[in-house]
Amino acid sequence: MLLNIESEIKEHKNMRSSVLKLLRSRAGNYISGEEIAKHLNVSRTAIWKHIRELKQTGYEIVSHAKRGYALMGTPDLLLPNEVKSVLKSDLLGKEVVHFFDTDSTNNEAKKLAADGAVEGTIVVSEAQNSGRGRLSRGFFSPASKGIWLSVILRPSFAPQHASKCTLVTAVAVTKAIEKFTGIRCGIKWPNDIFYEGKKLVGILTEMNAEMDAVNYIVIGIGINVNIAQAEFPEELQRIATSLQVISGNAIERKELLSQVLVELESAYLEILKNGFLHILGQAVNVIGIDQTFSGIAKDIDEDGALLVETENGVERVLAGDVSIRPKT
Ligand code: BT5
Repeated sequence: MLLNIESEIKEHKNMRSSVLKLLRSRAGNYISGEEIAKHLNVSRTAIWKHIRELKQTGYEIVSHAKRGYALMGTPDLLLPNEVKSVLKSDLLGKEVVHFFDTDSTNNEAKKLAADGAVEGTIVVSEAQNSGRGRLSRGFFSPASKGIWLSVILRPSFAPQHASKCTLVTAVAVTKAIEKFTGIRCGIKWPNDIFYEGKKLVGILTEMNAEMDAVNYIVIGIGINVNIAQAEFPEELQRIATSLQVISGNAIERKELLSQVLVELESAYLEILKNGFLHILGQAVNVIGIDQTFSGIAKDIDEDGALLVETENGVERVLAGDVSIRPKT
């Protein structure tokens, strides 16, 4: 019985996606109810119901008695249909799970992964009411103002490499932000992206593994996108910023998300093929409190220090005391 209801809901959602796809293919122009109904082999009344639901979700659809329906605008929400309409990656975003509000996308992703979700499944939520940082610190995640994202991976590499995914992700997100907005950020080892001393992105990698095999890794990424400075709570005023604050413009979240997935996917595939060294083998500028130097990021040791090869030998870069700026 439950299965029947679930498959009916799925079918209903698929049909709604198909209606939306047809409307999108004629964006701004009319398509008749009859034509949609014929295409999808359902009644015009069924189409009308789907259109009504789409409007309720925030799609701007105009109806004309004779000409039919036209899609005039889409909501600023990271709905699966919206994300998929701009997706450029193959593996990441294969499945998109969307919430309007949840405690934490990492918690949702871990539940889905434990239930067998496929690699590449992503979880996004408009808001998180208990967004998490490391060591049970909180992460401020207001509705539709950021990208609160978790990615499920099932890598073949050994569990001890998992923590390196945080830096790899930081490099990928930094690249995506620069490509999409032109903004050049720095990485604060090991898991933050900063702009002029203020935090823009936080990353939280979590893993479930056996002794020698990873069951799944969840990479949580929080990007402050369209948060005005005054909207940050008091305690974050001096330490946090957003892309909108930096650039002065509102940023299209779904397009940035799509770029993040492209960069992360290409880094991940590279790791699976050639290991971490290639990805780590990037030129970096290390900007410390009392010293600044350039070198090649070589590896991460057991203590979690980044090993940077410089002209004067290998320097150990410890968490907290440096920013890294990948050379582009
Ligand atoms: C992090 O921890 O920065 C990791 C944040 C990961 C968030 C993502 S969102 C999607 C996924 N789902 C989750 O539940 N989490 C992940 P940490 O380095 O421990 O930094 C936490 C500290 O950053 C807090 O104690 C605040 O000082 C500061 N902070 C909180 N919210 C912030 C925000 N929106 N922007 C900048 N800084 C913030």
